[in-house]
Amino acid sequence: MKNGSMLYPRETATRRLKSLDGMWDLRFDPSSTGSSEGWANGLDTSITIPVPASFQDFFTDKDAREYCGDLWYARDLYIPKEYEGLKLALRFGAATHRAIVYVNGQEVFRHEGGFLPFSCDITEVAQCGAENKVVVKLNNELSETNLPCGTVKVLKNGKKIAKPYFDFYNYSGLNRSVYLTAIPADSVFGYETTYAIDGTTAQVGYTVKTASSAKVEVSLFDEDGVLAARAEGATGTLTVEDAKLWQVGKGYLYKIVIRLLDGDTLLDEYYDFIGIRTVEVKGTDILINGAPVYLKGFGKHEDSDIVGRGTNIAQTKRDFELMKWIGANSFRTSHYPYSEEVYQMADREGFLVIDEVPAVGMLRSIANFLDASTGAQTNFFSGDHVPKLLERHLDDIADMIERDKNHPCVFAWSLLNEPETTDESAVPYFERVFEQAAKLDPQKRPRTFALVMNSVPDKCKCYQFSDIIALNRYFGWYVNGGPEICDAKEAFIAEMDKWQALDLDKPFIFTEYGADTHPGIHKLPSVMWSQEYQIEYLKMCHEVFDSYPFVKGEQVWNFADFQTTEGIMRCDGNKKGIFTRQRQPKDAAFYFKKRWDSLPLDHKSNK
Ligand code: CKX
Repeated sequence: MKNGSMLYPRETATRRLKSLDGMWDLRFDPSSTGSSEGWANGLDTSITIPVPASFQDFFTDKDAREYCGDLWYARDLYIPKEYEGLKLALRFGAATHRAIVYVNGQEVFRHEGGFLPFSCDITEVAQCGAENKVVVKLNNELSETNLPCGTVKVLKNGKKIAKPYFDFYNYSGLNRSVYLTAIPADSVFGYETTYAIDGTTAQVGYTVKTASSAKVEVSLFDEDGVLAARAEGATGTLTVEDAKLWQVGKGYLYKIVIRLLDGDTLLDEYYDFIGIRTVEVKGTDILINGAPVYLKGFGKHEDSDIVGRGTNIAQTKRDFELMKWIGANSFRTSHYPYSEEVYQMADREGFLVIDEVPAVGMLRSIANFLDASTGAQTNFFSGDHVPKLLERHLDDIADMIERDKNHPCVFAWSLLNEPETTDESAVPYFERVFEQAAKLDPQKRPRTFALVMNSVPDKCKCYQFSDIIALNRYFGWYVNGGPEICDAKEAFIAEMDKWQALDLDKPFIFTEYGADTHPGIHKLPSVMWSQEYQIEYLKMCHEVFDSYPFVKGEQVWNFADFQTTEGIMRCDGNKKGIFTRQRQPKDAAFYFKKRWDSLPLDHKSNK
């Protein structure tokens, strides 16, 4: 894998880890002269910046907040003498959107894409027992050949600004943790598991990828630390008697310990946590461990005050507490793979996650939310940018699956959000994208993509690729809002009747529906943007969902208010949150709690 091992960095008997989180130097490079001026050797600057975090919301001047172009991060790194002889690498959880990494002035790695990790080998250039200089040249420009898609506008004063084709702020920087990892040359590179459950016995199939021909030993321990199964060999099966299954709302985890041995000598050891469970789509049912589930939850964002899209485990903890309180059981990582810590929490708490690759903005429009709902046609999937974009997309799918394939919480892959599907040119593109996920996922999870408003039965050329049909629908908001809500309901039912007539025998879920709501506005009778209208709108949607037996889930847009690009349609961000950006409930949260507490897990099942 060209981005190095995707394993989550851990310290074990054989592995060492040093966090590089903290304050880094930062320098903007608007004229892109940093490389020729030797910034790769270090930055002459007085600006410092915390990592992990997006750089934007620390600053009080607009030029810094809206900065678009090259920007450099640097810090010193002391590498202990004891690390000598180990394979040294820098591991970035994410660098948004593209990065060139230098160590002691030498380029060691280039990476495209801002939401997935990469590890760069620095063994040859690093000095142990000495101070080293780590420099990262980032670039946060958007384009049509990288994910997510967008463009850059150059203002009359020469400054560049990001113009996303998507509806979230272009938060960038070193958004996730950075580590120095020191591991043995003979080491575990990756692993994967599959599950078959027969009565109380589970067969856990595994494959371990190593950079060594040493003996592989795999052990599984239950939550009490008791050995549940052990096997030898790079590929094999662990038989677990009285297996405790990972369940929705009850995430039982086994610790998997992988050891590489030369005789009795331990060469490498890695551990992780897995959950024994099966996932299947059968007819219109989504089955976990053979039992039908109805999804209740959210489309989310990684978005918080001050740190932007930076990893914020404190806020993530609050999010999980709120999701449990409200009776949710699932969420989608809209519109990009989240920090690894989010999936670890979902594994523990028993949440079902639809893991989404950052393929968003695949409609050439900077007001996509309006254009997409009203049927704009931009022929996005024909044009010279497509081959390069597809290559990036396939790479990101590969990296996302490699990183997340062992999380029990991940039950489905979302391969695109709201792409333009109304033109035949989308079809061969979708074919490649869906093939890629099927080929790489050892657990063959269901694949889906979120269909935008104008991807309707008689216009959409691509819904047949999805194992689960996921609809983003805004009847009563972007179309027929306010007093026209009765027409919205009629139009919604008319579309659902068309889907029903196709008799696809697949589950449908709503991955988005929502109404912008200002927490300070109360109105009787309701008007759009008021707390009352949000509830009125949601009730209408739920009446529609409840009348179609093949609808097997509802993930409202959005869990919380989030930041977007400025514009006349956005009031300091998108306000469709059921919670505010500060994670306090709007009135709709209490409405949802009542509804979701009353819906059983197997709501509308065919069993
Ligand atoms: N869906 C009609 C994608 C999300 C947006 C959401 C919205 C749109 C709606 C498209 O990223 O935030 O406009 O609220």
